[in-house]
Amino acid sequence: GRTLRFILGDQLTRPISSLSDLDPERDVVLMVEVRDEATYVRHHKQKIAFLFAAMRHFAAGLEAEGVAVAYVRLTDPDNTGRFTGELERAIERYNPDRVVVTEPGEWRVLQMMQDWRETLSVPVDIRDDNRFLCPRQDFARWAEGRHHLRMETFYRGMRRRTGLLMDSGEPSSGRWNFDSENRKRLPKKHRPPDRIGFQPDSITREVIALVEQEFGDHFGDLAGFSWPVTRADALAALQHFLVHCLPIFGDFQDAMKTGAPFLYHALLSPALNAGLLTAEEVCWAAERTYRDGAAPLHCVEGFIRQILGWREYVRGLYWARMPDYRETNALEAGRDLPWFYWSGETALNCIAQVVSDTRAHAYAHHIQRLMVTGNFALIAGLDPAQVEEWYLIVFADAYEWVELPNVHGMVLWADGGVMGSKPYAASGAYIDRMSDYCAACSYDVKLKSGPDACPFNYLYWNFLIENEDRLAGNQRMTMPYRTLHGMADERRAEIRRDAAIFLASLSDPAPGHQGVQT
Ligand code: FAD
Ligand code: DLZ
Ligand code: SF4
Repeated sequence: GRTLRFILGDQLTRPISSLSDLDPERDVVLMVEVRDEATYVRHHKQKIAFLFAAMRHFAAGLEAEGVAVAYVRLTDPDNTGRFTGELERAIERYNPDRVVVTEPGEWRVLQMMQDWRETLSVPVDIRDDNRFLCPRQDFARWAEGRHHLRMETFYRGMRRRTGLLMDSGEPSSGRWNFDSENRKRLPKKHRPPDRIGFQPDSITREVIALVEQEFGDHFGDLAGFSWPVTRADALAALQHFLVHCLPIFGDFQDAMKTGAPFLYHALLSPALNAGLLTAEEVCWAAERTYRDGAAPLHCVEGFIRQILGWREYVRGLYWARMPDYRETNALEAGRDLPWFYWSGETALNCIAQVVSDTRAHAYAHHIQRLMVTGNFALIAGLDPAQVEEWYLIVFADAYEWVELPNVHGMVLWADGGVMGSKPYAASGAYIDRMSDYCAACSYDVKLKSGPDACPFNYLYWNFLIENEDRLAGNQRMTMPYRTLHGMADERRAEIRRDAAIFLASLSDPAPGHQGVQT
């Protein structure tokens, strides 16, 4: 009989499990552009354009192989706007014996798939996602009964399991970790390499026009769209990275520069997460660069750690801990997300720069996400749910499986320490050390109090004061709490006062905006 194979927008991988036994003579592959997926959060325009363009190119590739593809466009008159509605329509039209899918990247969609098993007239086969190096079940087994899930332990297991950067059972050159060599400042005149951008072809241009027309009021610009939307282009992006960026990647991994969010970063996360590249091939390609002597170990290890370690780890953690994971709020944070996360209109220059990069590219690199917008959200006590929605919206690589652990766990410590042993709170000094943002800021990063002081400075101490009951007992927080406890009462009062004035100003209604998100 005929099988209907449903491929979601982030499942654009030819060897994916749902296509493994494809019979091109009889089967139909279903792909759907649906309004629900574009608006359940109001994604950045480039994220929608990226996925629709990648979906259309992927469908064209299957058709070129002779596979029958039922492709539903957003503007098709009968489009129901929902995964379930489109699957039901396709079943009526093609009358398959069964439906085959690969498990999705979000809990929300897995619930839908499980409902399909109850409600559809044909059996539904939900297959494991074979694009990850650590199967969900293996992670779940490791995570069982543990409260703390430490990345480093997991990562070493993955190095052993895959043999990446291993020599006769030992880590290459005897060390697992080169983090300490990956924290250099960018020299003032340093010019990062030019990156290859991918000129939109006619298919992508059509999608960009569609997104402008249908989602014109979503956050973000489309003008600079240059993501790779085909596997061939994604492979070219990977190659460019390996040659021009990986040999320096580690050195400046944490550096931030005005108007230059890309630096030596891979820019591969949208392609990886949508399936245009696999984690496995990217890791082995990086390892080959090291074996060939074209990139040093500390850079290659730093890069492989991000994918083999962090990426696999957050995915495992997400599925092992959902749906409860999202509900915790260990620091009881509840302040509304300030308007400037959308507008960028703030005197905090670091935030203004990161929001501006994000609007232009649907991208900011890891340290911008972690130590600027993330750190501010943590020390200002912003509501986890609102912060998580922002991160899910604004980045082209965002899906809940990867966004949620990073934001809820790593940044906000809302999971109470499942992911990180202590909150990553930092004062302005960190941003000043790693970026050129402070020099152009109207606040003074060297001042600790008063209206001209960098707000990160007093918000940091205010955060420690507010969370004293929850954090003072944490071993890794001993140092900062010792300093806090040595402070005079007047100094504490000054911190409280500066913070209260600043935090109150966050809820001032933004001039000219009536709470509409653009
Ligand atoms: P590089 O810095 O060059 O790293 C290479 C690859 O490693 C990335 O492509 C990515 O696949 C992987 N990687 C690196 N760090 C992580 C991490 N912490 N978790 C998972 N994978 C990682 N990444 C997403 O893909 N989607 C998200 O929604 C997302 N949200 C984040 C939110 C916050 C608050 C933080 C701190 C990080 C988030 N990350 C997310 C991780 C990381 O910032 C991005 O993967 C990275 O910036 C992507 O750019 P790149 O390809 O240039 O990465
Ligand atoms: C993010 C997204 C968007 C914007 N649009 C679609 C779409 O129209 N069709 C589709 O199949 N997938 C889309 N996606 C990706 C899905 O949201 C994603 O597959 C789920 O969140 C599961 O990870
Ligand atoms: Fe950000 Fe403070 Fe530096 Fe201004 S001085 S850029 S607010 S860290």
